[in-house]
Parts: sequence; structure tokens; C-alpha cells
Amino acid sequence: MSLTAKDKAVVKAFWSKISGKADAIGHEALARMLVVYPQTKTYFSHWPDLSPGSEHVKKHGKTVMGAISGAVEKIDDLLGGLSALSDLHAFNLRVDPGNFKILSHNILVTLAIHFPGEFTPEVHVAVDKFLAAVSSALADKYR
Ligand code: HNI
Repeated sequence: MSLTAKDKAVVKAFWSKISGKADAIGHEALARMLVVYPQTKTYFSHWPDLSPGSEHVKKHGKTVMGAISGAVEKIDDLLGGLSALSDLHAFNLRVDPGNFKILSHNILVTLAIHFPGEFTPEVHVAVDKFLAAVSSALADKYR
């Protein structure tokens, strides 16, 4: 299910509206993932505090959203653009790729809550497809 030119335009337009809140969205999405899907905590056991609002969760939420905003810019070449990050998650971090879907879901929920007016059905479909494409690019090195 690849992104159409229309999907890409919709994602870019939506992202330009939310980018000012990207850090907060990233923090909330990551915090939600850790609370609602506690099995994801195993990857972050080296952090002293995994609760919402903690320093590491805030900082990492910002990092993850920064990478996703970067992916919006590289939307025409997600495989190339996310290749180094895929290597890192596959070989160093050894994150089970099923978790990408879980984080994507939490990002989608957080966006819908914070931007009820902008989160139209059209935006929902395009952003869902985009996050699935990002996840698939991140999982590309798992073989
Ligand atoms: Ni992920 C580190 C981006 C999903 C576990 N991750 C990063 C970094 C980026 C990043 C950027 C920092 C890299 C660096 O230091 O060079 N991660 C992303 C993106 C997604 C994602 C864009 C999906 C949309 N990561 C996940 C998931 C998990 C995950 C689903 C586990 C559940 N990531 C990690 C861990 C680290 C990490 C663990 C290292 C964190 C640390 O502080 O040690």
C-alpha cells in the first residue's frame, strides 16, 4: 500500500500544522506506548524512570518525532532516508519490528487528540499509511 502523490501532499500539509508541537506529541506518544503496552519497556530498562513526564521519555519522544519529521522531508525515499536508522534498530537495538506498529498507533492517537479539527478522515488515512511506510522502511534491514 504505497503512498500516492495525494497522500504525500496531505501528510506534508498536516505536518506543517503540527510541527510546532512535535516535541510534546513525541513525548505523549512514547509515554502512552510505555503505559499501555508495558512489554515495550524492556527496550528502555537502562533508563531510571519510564513514567510519563520523566526526563528520558521527554527527550526520546523529541528524538523520535525529529526522525519522523525528517522522514516527512524524505517521503519520496523512505528506504534510503531511514536506512541507517533501520540498521541501528535491527542490529544494535534489536527492536522487534512489531513494536513499530505499536508506536505508530500511539502517534496516531496522540495526533487525533491534539488536532481534532485537522485530523480529518483524509488526514487519518494518509498519516496512517505514512507511518506504516516509515515502519516498513525501519524494518527493511531485518533479514
Ligand atoms: Ni527508536 C533510538 C527513531 C521506534 C527503541 N529511535 C532511536 C533514535 C531514533 C529513533 C532517531 C536515536 C538514534 C541515535 O541515537 O542515533 N524509533 C525511531 C523511530 C521509530 C522508532 C522513527 C518509529 C516510528 N524505537 C522504536 C520502537 C522501539 C524503539 C518501537 C521499541 C519499542 N529506539 C529504541 C531504543 C533506542 C532508540 C531502545 C535507544 C534509546 C536510548 O536512549 O538508549
